[in-house]
Amino acid sequence: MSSFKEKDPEVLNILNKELKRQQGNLELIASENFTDPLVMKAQGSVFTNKYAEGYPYKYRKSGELDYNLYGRYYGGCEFIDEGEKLAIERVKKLFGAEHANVQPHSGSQANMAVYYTLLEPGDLVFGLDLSHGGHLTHGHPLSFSGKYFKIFHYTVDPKTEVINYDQLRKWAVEEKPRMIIAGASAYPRKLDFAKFKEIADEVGAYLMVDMAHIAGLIAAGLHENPVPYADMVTSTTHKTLRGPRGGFVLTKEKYRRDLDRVVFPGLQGGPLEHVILAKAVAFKLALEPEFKDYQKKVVDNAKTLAEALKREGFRLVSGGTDTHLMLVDLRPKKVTGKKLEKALDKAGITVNKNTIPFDPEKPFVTSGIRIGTPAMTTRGMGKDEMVKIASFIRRVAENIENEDEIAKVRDEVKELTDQFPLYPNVKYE
Ligand code: DSN
Repeated sequence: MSSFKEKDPEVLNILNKELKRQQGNLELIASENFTDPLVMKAQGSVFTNKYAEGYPYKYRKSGELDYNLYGRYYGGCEFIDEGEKLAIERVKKLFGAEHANVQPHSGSQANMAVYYTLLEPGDLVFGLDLSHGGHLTHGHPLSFSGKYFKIFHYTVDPKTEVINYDQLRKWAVEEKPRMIIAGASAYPRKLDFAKFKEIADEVGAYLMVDMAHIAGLIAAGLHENPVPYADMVTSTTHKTLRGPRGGFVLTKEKYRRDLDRVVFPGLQGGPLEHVILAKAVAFKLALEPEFKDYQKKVVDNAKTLAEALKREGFRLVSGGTDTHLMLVDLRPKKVTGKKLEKALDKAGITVNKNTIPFDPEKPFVTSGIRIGTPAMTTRGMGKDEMVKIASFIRRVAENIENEDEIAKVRDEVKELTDQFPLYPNVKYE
């Protein structure tokens, strides 16, 4: 086998720089995590070489799904089939689902698959407003969702900054959506899936749950499972679930054939079987008892960090968090999300600027940042480290133009990350 050093020193250099960045920085982006080296091994395996359009099963005329029938359009898929079957069966077990499609390349494609399975273009969809914590694929005008479907964006309550289910019900009764989406990418509180289902049933709408952010918490029993309530549940695999970068859809038997047809050949061609194999590894790890302990620490760390940030003079949207993430209102510190994100980057602390509900600033500026604890918890950090991180963030926010203070924080960040080694055995050569 040839080495990068010999054949491609430029790529080697880039890889090593990124490895060093991940090792030496505090990763606080709520949607990121550090996956297991075994997941990376599966993803970098010979499975990358195989085309496998189709599925590891076929439907009989009766509608029955049969793993004994060859469902691929190419030969040589017998071991690929074993890998994909493992991923399907493991994720079904993890969430108690009747059917799983593990082929979507991403969360956005998983969401697209649901729209195209359940709806007709032009149907009305309810999604949480992006600036209130939703997602681009929940109806942003530049996304397929906003272009091809009518969208009603519900918002959080201006006082409590959480979803007001009575108000949501009123809007749904007035507007009569064909589908309601529950799910968010920047919402720090639990979602009440039973309430969503009640409202969807009352107005005759489908219920889709996008659990991408909280899938790990759900797998560990720390957040209610949407599977019993929703017609379709979508997720990514790389956030709290700590797998490879990818997506999947869970659904009921009655929709499975239609969903499968939409994913392939409707939206995608050859599935990324190396990623699917890595998903299988991640689902196995998520079924282990240690995964529950990990998720519990993620939530505990988020609570500790949220309280510490409040003590440091920040305001938290909705007053705190029940999950792995929090939204920090920076206005008490008179700094924007854009400025703080940049300054924190210099200090080796990675966050993203984020709108807060009813944000007076533009989405590229914002009054907030979003912070999550999954990645730092994977590194082994706990309560003491969360308190330190809150103080680092306060020092940078209050010294936004002070390069010396930011450099001091940078040194302390390095000291901290050195105590929690990341990927010590990963070497690129
Ligand atoms: N980009 C993801 C996030 O950061 O939440 C959502 O797709």
